[in-house]
Amino acid sequence: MSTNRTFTMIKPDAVANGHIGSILNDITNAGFKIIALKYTKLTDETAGQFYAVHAERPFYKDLVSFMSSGPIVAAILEKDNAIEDFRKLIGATNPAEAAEGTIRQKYAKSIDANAVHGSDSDENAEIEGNFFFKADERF
Ligand code: RTP
Ligand code: MG
Repeated sequence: MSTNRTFTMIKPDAVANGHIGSILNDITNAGFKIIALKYTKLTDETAGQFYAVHAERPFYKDLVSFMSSGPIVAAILEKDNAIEDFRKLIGATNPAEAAEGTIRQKYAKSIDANAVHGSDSDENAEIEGNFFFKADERF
């Protein structure tokens, strides 16, 4: 399994607030190569499937309804040490705790509407990328 890829979504809040371009710019400036890219919208059902790992958590229902509330941008990204470096680039889950200069510190307003998703492991990056992209959609 590759260790140099991660999966991201620009979440509905960041899309609605006009940050798609700025966030993709930050991502490419940080050295990530875009392997796949899609502007789409999750339904309640597909958001529920994507976040099934959190099904038992208290915030699951709100998370699913937020993630299906508007369009998102999904992408597979490539870079050495992608998982760890990308999570460093986006900052802490709660933007109030995110380090200066991170994507969540710059563009997110709350722990629920926190601008971006980043995979937490190689295994999940593979699963999440496969959720959105077929082989012929990767370059
Ligand atoms: P993500 O998966 O979206 O990249 O975020 P993450 O790894 O930093 O956080 P995770 O624990 O995977 O949680 C997924 C999303 O659920 C919301 N959340 N709310 N109210 C809460 O305590 C809480 N904890 C998590 C966040 O929007 C988080 O991004
Ligand atoms: Mg997570």
